[in-house]
Amino acid sequence: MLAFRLYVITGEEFHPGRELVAVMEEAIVGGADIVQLRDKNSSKRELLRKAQALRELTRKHQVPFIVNDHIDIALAVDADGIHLGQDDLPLREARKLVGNKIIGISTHAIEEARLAEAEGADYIGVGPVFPTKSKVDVVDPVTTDYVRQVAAEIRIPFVAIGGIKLHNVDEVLAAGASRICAISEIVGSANVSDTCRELLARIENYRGGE
Ligand code: TZP
Ligand code: MG
Repeated sequence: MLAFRLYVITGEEFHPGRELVAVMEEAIVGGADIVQLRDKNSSKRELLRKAQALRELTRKHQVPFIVNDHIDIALAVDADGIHLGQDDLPLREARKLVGNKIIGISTHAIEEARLAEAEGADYIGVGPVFPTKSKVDVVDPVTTDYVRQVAAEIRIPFVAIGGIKLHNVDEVLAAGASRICAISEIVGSANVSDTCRELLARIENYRGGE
């Protein structure tokens, strides 16, 4: 079973002037235990370089490395997995390409969650729970109601995402999430490690370290 609590996704627009690998290393040092490269702007070559650098970093710290959208890049750098949205390559086809690597699927409604589980996703994303500026063309917030629904019904790991901050993370945990993902709150913070430590402490406190 995939074991993680605090999932950090890259968002370079939130740390201008600070280097990608340095910021992600601070997140890992603070306790982020899975890392995703998400980059909608770079060229393929640039993306490959970032993926190689993050692969090296995540190997050093022994945390899983996931690539968003780009199966070819994930395979090229031997990432641990890929993350796909509802408009990306369908899970069944992706599975043929990546074999037993981790496949995560973004979901916004219980039907999508059920399908992802039935088709063999390793985890699902559940969100955006709250409004977020980190994703363009984002769907309306699914609210903590959807988190509650997934917690009650879905048996594979799920991670709540979207607008999650220190000030609202407890609501998400109260709705049944035990894994949290954030971009801006983590990588945009003045002290990335401390923010991760604090988020992780909330997760662990809430669940009594289960
Ligand atoms: N998918 C759903 S919401 C989101 C993604 C990639 C963005 C989350 O970013 P933030 O800054 O934590 O709201
Ligand atoms: Mg995608």
